[in-house]
Amino acid sequence: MENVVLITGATAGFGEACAHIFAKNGWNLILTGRRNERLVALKKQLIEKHGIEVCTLNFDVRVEKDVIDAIDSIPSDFNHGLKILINNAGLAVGRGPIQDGLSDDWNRMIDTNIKGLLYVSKAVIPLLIANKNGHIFNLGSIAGKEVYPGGNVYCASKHAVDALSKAMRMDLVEHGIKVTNIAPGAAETEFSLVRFKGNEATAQSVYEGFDPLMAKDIAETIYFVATRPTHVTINDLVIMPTAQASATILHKKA
Ligand code: NDP
Ligand code: 8X3
Repeated sequence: MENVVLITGATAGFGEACAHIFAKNGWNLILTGRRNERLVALKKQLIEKHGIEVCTLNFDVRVEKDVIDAIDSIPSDFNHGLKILINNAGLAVGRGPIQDGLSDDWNRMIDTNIKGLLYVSKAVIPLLIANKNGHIFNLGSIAGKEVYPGGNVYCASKHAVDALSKAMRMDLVEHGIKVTNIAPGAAETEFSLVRFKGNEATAQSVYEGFDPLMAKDIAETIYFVATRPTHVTINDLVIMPTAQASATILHKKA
């Protein structure tokens, strides 16, 4: 099997949008996430629509043993064609002053955004090296470039992703593996619903008064970067809604 992409967090948002655009262009997919019913439905839809092959892996990126077992279980024909890893699974939990922060929220962000990304990368990189071909995308954030009030631990976790992207690029250059850090600003997905623990009104208010990025905008960008010639790498991309000038400056209509 040729041209396989592994996408973590494919049950919503950027990951799901990446699954659609890669499938539309004939790529075969390994899709992961915790909500298995969504993975199963997406697999069925993409196979029917695009006639591609799809392997789903249902695991929590925070549990290292489950990550290792899941990657070990990938059928060998998918393994042989694996060229791209999109480290997308991630989240923010809560937003507020550090002195009011909850350690459970901090652990969820650090365990998912940093340790989960590391566990998946460690398990998948040997496959990319063996295939003598590879491209890793890490979903960082504008929160990995700047900090903002109340963003403390989420920003720290995305600064770690930014650092890991640079470090991976150095460690993997001799294997010809590209590493791209993608750093979006405000994008309307399930992100804010998760961050505000299911509070729909608060989540919705984040995107009011301006045109936010949509998941498709990020997926199209990733697909463009993934399809540059072999000798060209785009290392780092900050992608903002036009109405956003920095992490803290958003021009909202009155
Ligand atoms: P969504 O909430 O829409 O999607 C997040 C995805 O991550 C889901 O598929 C979810 O799957 C998966 N995920 C979360 N936790 C885990 C876990 N422990 N194990 C496995 N999968 C997990 O958010 P986005 O699409 O917006 O976010 C994707 C990435 O982009 C994140 O890393 C986020 O930090 C980053 N980002 C988002 C921005 C935004 O404004 N939306 C801007 C900049 C960066 P499931 O729940 O089924 O496990
Ligand atoms: C998500 C964007 O600005 O809410 O990473 O941190 S922001």
